[in-house]
Amino acid sequence: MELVHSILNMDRRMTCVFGTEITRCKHQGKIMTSVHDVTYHLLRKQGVTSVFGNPGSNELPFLRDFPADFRYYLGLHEGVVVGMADGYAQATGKPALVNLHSAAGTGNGMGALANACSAHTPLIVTAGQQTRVMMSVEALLTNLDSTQLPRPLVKWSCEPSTAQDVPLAMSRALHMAVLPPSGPVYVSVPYDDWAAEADPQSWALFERQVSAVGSFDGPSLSRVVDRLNAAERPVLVLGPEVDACRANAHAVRLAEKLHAPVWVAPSAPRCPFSTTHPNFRGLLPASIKGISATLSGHDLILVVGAPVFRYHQYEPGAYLPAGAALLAITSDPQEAARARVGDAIVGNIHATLQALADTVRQSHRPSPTPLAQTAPAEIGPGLLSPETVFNVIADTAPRDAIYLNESTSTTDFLWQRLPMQEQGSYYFAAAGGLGFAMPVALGVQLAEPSRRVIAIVGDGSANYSITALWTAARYKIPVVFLILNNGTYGALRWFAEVLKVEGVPELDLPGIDFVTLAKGYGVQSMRATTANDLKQALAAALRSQTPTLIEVPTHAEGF
Ligand SMILES: Cc1ncc(C[n+]2csc(CCOP(=O)(O)OP(=O)(O)O)c2C)c(N)n1
Ligand SMILES: [Mg+2]
Repeated sequence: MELVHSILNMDRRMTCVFGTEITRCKHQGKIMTSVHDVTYHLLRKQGVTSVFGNPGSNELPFLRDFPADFRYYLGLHEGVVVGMADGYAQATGKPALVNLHSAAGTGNGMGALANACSAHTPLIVTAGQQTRVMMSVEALLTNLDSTQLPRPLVKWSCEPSTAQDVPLAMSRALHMAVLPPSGPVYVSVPYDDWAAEADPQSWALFERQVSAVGSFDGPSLSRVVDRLNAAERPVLVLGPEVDACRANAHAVRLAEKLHAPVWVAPSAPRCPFSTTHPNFRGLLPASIKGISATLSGHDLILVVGAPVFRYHQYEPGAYLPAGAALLAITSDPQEAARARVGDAIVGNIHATLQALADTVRQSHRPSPTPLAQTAPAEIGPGLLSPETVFNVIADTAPRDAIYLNESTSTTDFLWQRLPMQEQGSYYFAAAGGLGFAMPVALGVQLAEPSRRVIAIVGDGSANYSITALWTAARYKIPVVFLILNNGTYGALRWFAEVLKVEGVPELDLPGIDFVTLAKGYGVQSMRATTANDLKQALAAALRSQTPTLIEVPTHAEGF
């Protein structure tokens, strides 16, 4: 009687606080609220009502009676599912829910999970587990050692020990994903748990707010401000976290007060600073030697929202230019601790940048002069050059367009030629895992329906997540997919030269017809072979309410 009373109380609270009907059913004469319904209500209350998934039998009980106020986005491969959720979470700045099929589905999603992990994307990845009584005999579809499987790409993973712990595990996952440093988490749920009776006190989870604060105290702010004020030639290096926590305007104020040039941190997964701002210098190279050479002459390097540094190609050298000190601010203790040089502060990027921009003294040294305009690319006969493609995009796309970059050998041209002025204008695979741009573009476009998303993808990269085209068509997500088809893994040709490696087999990919592939998945498509064709096709695609793929045969850069 007491139990029934408290459940009724819970129901009353749920209904009056959230105004949403929770299913109650009678089981052996008792009124029962299921783990399933409590979990959906928790998700609803925490604002997570989009589910990105690809189901199997273990997941069907979770998807039963899918609530009308939730939306399910089906990806045909788990790389697409995780990528879509990654884009959605990055662009909204809120956690996204992924539902994968046991171990195999998790495995298929792990390449995309590597990117999400490096990007600090708050993802709650759930996977269906076998029913509890069959797990110990390792029945088909048992996720063996489920909590180990996604490590080290998740911050936390769990398989609740009882069905009644599922809502608590989901609540913990939601908070863990968002707490700094944010990142993916994993919950494996035996499928019989969803129908079990929930703990009547689960309602207490719905209201919980868990937050982190982390700005300077007075003395620590003064120490940093004094160093910045005393520097004669300071430089800012801004990373993805500045864009992720929407601190772009504070970064601009700080750069303008310091009259400091601004570089974007190497291997940039996001664009933290307007590329048309007079203080903008460009994308730092990704080698030890290259970074030192580029930053030489500065006496203080302030890195905000990036590791020190995200190197790629190995070119040994001094970690810092002669005479330079370095100070880094990050939300990630691991990033702070593992740097080889400089001091680091762990804190909230938005709050710390704001405090610095408010407090630092206005400099009277000369302001950096704007970069010279890049020369228009020459248009000769034959295949289009990547430079021409970027010039056409820059001329045609709206000012607030969002770019996904997975055209690996042309990244420098992109940064030189595409104006990216607004917050959230650029995404790139943070762990370098291909198969990123096409699905992430879908998630970003769902999150940003009033902006246009253009995914610039190489012919090699496009094949890793090509089934994203079906999802784009299915939900009419109007992404423009621009495939730069140079017939080769261009970046690997470049890397083979860097590594002085000869005789590598099979770096070319002749004979892929993306126009036909797109049609097969239900996406309108065309091939553009001249600058004029491309301009017309892109303008039409940007007017369309449905997705479009444009294949542009291009010449391979420098090979
Ligand atoms: C999942 C994954 N597999 C392989 C690679 C290695 N890789 C890096 S760049 C690249 C070539 C990409 O070619 P394409 O998309 O055609 O761009 P291009 O370099 O020609 O501009 C490959 C295979 C990777 N980064 N990620
Ligand atoms: Mg290529």
